[in-house]
Amino acid sequence: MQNAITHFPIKGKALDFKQIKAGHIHKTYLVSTDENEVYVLQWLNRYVFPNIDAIMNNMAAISSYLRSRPELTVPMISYLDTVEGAHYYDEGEKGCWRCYRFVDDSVCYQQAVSAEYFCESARAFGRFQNALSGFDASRLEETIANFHNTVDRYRQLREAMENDAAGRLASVKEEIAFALEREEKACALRHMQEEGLLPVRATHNDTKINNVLFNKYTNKSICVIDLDTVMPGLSAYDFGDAIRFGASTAVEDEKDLSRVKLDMELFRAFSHGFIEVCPSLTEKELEVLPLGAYVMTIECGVRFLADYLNGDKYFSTDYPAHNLDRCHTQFKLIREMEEHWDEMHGAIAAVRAELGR
Ligand code: GN1
Ligand code: MG
Repeated sequence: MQNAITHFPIKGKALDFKQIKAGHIHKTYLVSTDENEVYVLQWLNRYVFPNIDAIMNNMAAISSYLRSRPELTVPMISYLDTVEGAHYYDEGEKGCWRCYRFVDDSVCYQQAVSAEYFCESARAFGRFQNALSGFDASRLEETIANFHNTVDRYRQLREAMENDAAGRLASVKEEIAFALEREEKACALRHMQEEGLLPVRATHNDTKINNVLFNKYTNKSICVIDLDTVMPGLSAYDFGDAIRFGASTAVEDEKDLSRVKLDMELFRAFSHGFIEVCPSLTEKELEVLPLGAYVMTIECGVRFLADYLNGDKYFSTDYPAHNLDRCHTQFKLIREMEEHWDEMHGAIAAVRAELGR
């Protein structure tokens, strides 16, 4: 990173690098300089994103669309071009890097601090999606093929079972049975998409609360970040992934599963914020929001399980059973959703009544 930062036109000399341990894919560092400037420097994972140009092109297309419609007031991070004039610094075998100036007074949260914060994150993701409702999603490249295609995620799970590359298959029979029993429901959204029942939009696809920057003084959202997976998708993915991560009462790798619950107050708060700012949602889209939460959660559990079988090639892990622990929290949340299924629909109906939608 000492070398990488010299390729960006920063103010001053880089003094200190502090790693932010939050994402599972890239490596992110806060870099402070001797002129009191702070930058965010990010190492991009090419195993996960083989086509970095596609990411940067998607981002450029979206930001130029949003800039051309200033009334939408949805700000975005701008990355610095390198001193060589490229959108990122390519270090060949060692990977590649991008950099932006740290947004003043911004902070991001690893968990919903309160229902109000969670509702505010919903407004941020909802506004982003709503602002892009006039953008032709087919202009975007798929930065990861079949990213939220659960049919394909189950195919990948079966492939991982067949290969059993890490010799772990025998130890996860129960988890596999759990996933396979729910395959039909897990694939329901995908089938509706194929039947043309749901509009394909430009969606964010990774709507964890830690992908929203908040102003630390006003507690309002500034913008959404981590736009690497912005591509054609369903609104239910964005709603659902946010619930999966943020409406859980525990962290994603909690070992004590009795602490992992679906917090219905957080569910309601997020639904309120999202629906409020997203008038573009159709009746059918509103109807399938709870299913979106279910599908994103089982899909994520299946992805963690497949990666565990593959020997932890995709998600970064801190210990051997890390992916399995993550899989367990997702499956526990699925049980919670099954129990609260009617309540989830009731909450959406109540929010719609409140908002007159
Ligand atoms: C990854 O990189 P990060 O932590 O924002 C993953 C998401 C998963 C999430 C699970 C590109 O997101 O799809 O839902 O981990 N991103 C990619 O926490 O695979
Ligand atoms: Mg992220």
